[in-house]
Parts: sequence; structure tokens; C-alpha cells
Amino acid sequence: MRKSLLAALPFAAALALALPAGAQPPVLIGKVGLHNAFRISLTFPNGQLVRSIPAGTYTIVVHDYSRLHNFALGSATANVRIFTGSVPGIGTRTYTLALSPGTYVYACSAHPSVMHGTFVVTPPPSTTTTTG
Ligand SMILES: [Cu+2]
Repeated sequence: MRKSLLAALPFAAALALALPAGAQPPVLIGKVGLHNAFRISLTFPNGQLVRSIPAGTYTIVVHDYSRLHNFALGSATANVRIFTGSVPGIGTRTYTLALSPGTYVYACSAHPSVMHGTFVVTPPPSTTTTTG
């Protein structure tokens, strides 16, 4: 029974357990469809567009402002969808993800040809293990 309970843990929660105690992952902000505009973006909290980030765990806060659009994220390198928001849905959702090196694509599922962006996850700056 204990094993099946563990298997039922939400994916994001399982990833969060891998973080060192007390560590807060960096936050990225996804926005789509403010005032129903055909616009989608992924930025740092300071508003700068995300183009390249080191591998690691991130908290992505997605603000979906429009019932016409959604925010979906996938890895072009691994050819997998990571999450997909609801097109008719609106609101804020938070995803905590471990991003490995590769090229990632975010887009609106309803209008991917005009609403999309990409960013690159680079290898971690150092693989040195710190002790103490
Ligand atoms: Cu759209």
C-alpha cells in the first residue's frame, strides 16, 4: 500500500522532494493573452525575456489571462510535452520543474504559429559537489 501511495504523488511534488531543504527554486513568469492579445512570454521576475538558463529546478508561475489562449511548455530536445494549460481556462498555475539541458518551446495550443517562444537550458555551471 505504501508503494502505491508514493506512485500516486503528483509529479511536481515528487520533483520538489529532490530539492535541498529550504532551497527556493528560481521563479520564471509565464504570461499569455493579456486583454485577449495574441501574446505569450516567459520572463524572469524583472521582466527580462528568458532565452538561456542553467539546468536546475525552477518554479514557473503561469498567468493565463484569456479564454482564447493557453500556455503549454515542452522540450524540443526530448520531444515531450511538459505541461499544457486549458485554452478556455484562465487563472494562475504554478509548476515546479527540473529542467535538463536542451531546447524548450512554449506556445499557445490554439495559435502555435503566431504565439510561441523558445529558450535554451544549458548544462549546470559546475558539477562540483560541495560538502559540509
Ligand atoms: Cu492562442
